[in-house]
Amino acid sequence: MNHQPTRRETLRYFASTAFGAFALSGCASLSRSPKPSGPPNIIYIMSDDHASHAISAYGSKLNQTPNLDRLAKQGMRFTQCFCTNSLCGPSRATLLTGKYSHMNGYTVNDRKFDGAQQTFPKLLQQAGYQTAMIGKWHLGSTPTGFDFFSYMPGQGRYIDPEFVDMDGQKRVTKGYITDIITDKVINYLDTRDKTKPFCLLYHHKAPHREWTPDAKHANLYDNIDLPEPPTFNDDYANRASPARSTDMTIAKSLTKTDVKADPPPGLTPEQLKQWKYQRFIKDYCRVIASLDDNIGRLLDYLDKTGLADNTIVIYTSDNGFFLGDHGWFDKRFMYEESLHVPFIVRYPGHIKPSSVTNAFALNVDFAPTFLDYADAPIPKDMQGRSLRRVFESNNTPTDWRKSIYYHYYEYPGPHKVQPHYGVRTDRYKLIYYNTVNEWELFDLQTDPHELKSVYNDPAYAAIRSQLESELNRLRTDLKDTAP
Ligand SMILES: [Ca+2]
Repeated sequence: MNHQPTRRETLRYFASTAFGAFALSGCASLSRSPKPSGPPNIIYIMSDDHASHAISAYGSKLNQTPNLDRLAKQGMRFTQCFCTNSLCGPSRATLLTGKYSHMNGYTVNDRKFDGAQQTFPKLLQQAGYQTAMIGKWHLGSTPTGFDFFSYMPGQGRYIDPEFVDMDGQKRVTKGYITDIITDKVINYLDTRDKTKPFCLLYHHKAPHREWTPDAKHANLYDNIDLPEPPTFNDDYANRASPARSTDMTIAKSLTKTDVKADPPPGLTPEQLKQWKYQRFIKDYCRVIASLDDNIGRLLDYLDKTGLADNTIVIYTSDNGFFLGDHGWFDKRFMYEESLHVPFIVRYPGHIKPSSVTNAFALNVDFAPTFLDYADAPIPKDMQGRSLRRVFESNNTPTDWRKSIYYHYYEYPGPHKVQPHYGVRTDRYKLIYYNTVNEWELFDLQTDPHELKSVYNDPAYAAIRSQLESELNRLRTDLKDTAP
């Protein structure tokens, strides 16, 4: 399953598709100017905790994100991109290594990432790229494999953040973090070695807790209420016990730092929960408004400098997020809102504008994808596969994966979500909570909100058995031997 297509196979596949034939025959309507030759630049934009259902290109009912929509309009949007362990640090370690948490050693937050191991930035350097990382790092150790970095220690602060620079010194920059990270990115692009292709990781803190907006967006949504999600009052019946025992509810787990005010007196518990949700979700969307503005600023810069033509631009998030869904904030669970990540990619002349794919993509795929585009060998021990064939065709390749594996470890952590692992197909999801020995099975077609486990329903016995086999197969293939 880890067969990586050669360049020739990729080209053959590309040519066999209607779009490919069209593109290879001249690509007239996609070209704006003669294409620069040589490997593409790569700008990988990753935010922190940005759920795809807070992006208008993904049908958000909450907010507008015109610049992310612009990227989607110029490129391809993935509807089924997933993280493999929905947590900040583990997701970043997976990005760098192309490996699941159990293989790269970074299973839970607040460890030190082993930067001596193989990572894609090091391999890109060997392939002649210059590499840079700007913004949130959150891996405990000093970045390796980068020709340039400037990162915030730990989580970073929204206001007047501190950065660690190449000389190891910490420096405070006055201002708002999302603006500052983007300033640093543009400064890097201006001053980089222009004789080499580059790969830039542009990593935002936004919209991570505690969702502090900038002054420009602080009053957005002041006079309206944002809608509550359909599962806002989930009672966690008909499921395994872990959903009932978390510490991440809107009703009880949001702190005064999160909601930034005292509630009005005399509210009923139901009204208090609604008040807290409005405080949280408005700040979350305000922080995203600044994020979207700044991504627009970068896209404008790429247009103005002509870099847009030979640069792959990706937007994604390290993990999904519950936006009041199931009565929660935060992530961790294998449930849809946390498992899904946005993934939008633009590469003019190579990826069809306004295209949408339902192919399953995983964050283990990102490293192999970058290496594929750099024409660098993809190491056999990377566990993902290059997405290039998906990017450059209109159809999911026939040999593409039909299921995905997920494994979450951190407990109790700040939110008391029990460890679990599982498998998801296009229609079903099987989850095993290994520490409490409980299972859940969801039929996403009849129960898209995952409110009723059918694990013990005799009607699903055959499906359950198939999914158990598939889960075992994935665990064996991926060498996950944890209990
Ligand atoms: Ca995160």
